[in-house]
Amino acid sequence: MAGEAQDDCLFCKIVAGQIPATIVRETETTVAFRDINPQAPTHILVIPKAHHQDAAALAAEAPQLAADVLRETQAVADDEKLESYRTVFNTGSGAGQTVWHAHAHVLGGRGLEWPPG
Ligand code: D5M
Repeated sequence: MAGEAQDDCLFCKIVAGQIPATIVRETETTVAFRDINPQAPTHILVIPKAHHQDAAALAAEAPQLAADVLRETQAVADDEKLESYRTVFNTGSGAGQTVWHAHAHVLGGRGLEWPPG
């Protein structure tokens, strides 16, 4: 069922504390932690605690939770003192999604080119 923890999901395991992560923020509904393979001086992932497979599913199944995730991306940027930053949701393998639990990348701390690769 939508939102239920999945046994084989890496990010559900981080939420459950079964896999270590460098957690920088936590709310009742979200967790933010440093990306294991940072692409910028600040590279933090904001995830809903509940399992939704990607951003589109999250928005459709739990719109309030999607808003919580977006609010937390700004909170992360504030904590990291980022004046400019980029929020990325990779959706689908062709766009580079590798973990099937919705997550926002928050990237900043260097100049970011457009368009992205
Ligand atoms: O982004 C998935 C991201 O998840 C990718 O940037 C690496 C990151 N990742 C994978 N495993 C971990 C752990 N264990 N801790 C922190 N970050 C992790 P995607 O958009 O799906 O490619």
